[in-house]
Amino acid sequence: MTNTDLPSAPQPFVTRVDARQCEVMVDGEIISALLRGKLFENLGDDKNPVTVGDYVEVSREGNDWAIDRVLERRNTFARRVAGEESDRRQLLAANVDQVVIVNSVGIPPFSSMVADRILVACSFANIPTVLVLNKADKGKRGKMKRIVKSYTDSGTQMIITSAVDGTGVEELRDILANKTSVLYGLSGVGKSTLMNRLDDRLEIKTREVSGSLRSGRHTTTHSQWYPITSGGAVIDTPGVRKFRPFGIPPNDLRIHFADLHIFGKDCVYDDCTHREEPECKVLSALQDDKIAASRYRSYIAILEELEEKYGGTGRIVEKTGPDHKARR
Ligand SMILES: Nc1nc2c(ncn2[C@@H]2O[C@H](COP(=O)(O)OP(=O)(O)OP(=O)(O)O)[C@@H](O)[C@H]2O)c(=O)[nH]1
Ligand SMILES: [Mg+2]
Ligand SMILES: [Zn+2]
Repeated sequence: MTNTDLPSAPQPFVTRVDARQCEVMVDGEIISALLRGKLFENLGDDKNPVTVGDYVEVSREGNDWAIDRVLERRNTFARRVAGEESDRRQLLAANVDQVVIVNSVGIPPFSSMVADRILVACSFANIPTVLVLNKADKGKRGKMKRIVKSYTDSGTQMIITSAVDGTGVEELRDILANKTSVLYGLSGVGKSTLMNRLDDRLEIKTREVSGSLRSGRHTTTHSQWYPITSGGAVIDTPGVRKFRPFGIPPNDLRIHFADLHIFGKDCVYDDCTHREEPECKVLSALQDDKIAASRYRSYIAILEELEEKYGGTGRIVEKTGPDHKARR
């Protein structure tokens, strides 16, 4: 990569984070910088003080650079810290225009549960999303059609790609142009291969998936920002194992499932959780095949997880007779 490829940002920003060391773009050059100890004070709910995409203030002593301060973020793409009982937030990227959720329709198989969890977190963070179905060369047509259909009512933008035969790569390039995007998804779905296909100068390391485990090998181990030739930049990330949304009040979850909410807003109870309440419009839409069963399953699984973490939704379970609409 030559310096002329790098956009001149008015403010230094973080392009890579490893443990205590970061890379920062300063005046068109990438430098290594340490994190000042004070950044680890007053972290609040956050596990990490700095993430890729953060605008920062830096200082220099001789050849040593340090990050002194993180500037206010426009948005944060985050999840609940994995494998921990406490409820902390892990920042995955900041100040991004969109999250591109990369899925495979080959091996590893498509996981609606993982895609839905990431979609919900982005909706909560108010970050636009695109759902990519990669490995189309290995996907079965019928299966791909079913997946697309299950998302059309939620308004999710979808594209079908193959990093091997080039299907959809131009469309993806257009979607990424002049924006800062995060590629995110399970290990082995082809995030880094798609990046290399978009720009063959990148030469990011990729590795074949494990056939027996039907999963990736966690080849990418850190998040990194790359400028792309169509303008804009893409952040390649390590494959996710388990994604749990952070901080969503259980009561609010339903508004982040747009396809369920189309029906749910007409439920008898304003705070209907769409589980067993009488006259629930989501349950009847589900029965009439107007909502994808996989989407409903994701909603329930995430709702239960959020309730366990943040307390119940205080839902009303008894039907109170003819005047129950008065609760509205
Ligand atoms: N058949 C097929 N294979 C693909 C496609 N895209 C990627 N692969 C292969 O899938 C394997 C995993 O690709 P990677 O790009 O390393 O996957 P990743 O999502 O970056 O994985 P992590 O870095 O572990 O998160 C490699 O062997 C790629 O060649 C595709 O569209 N079709
Ligand atoms: Mg990778
Ligand atoms: Zn309902």
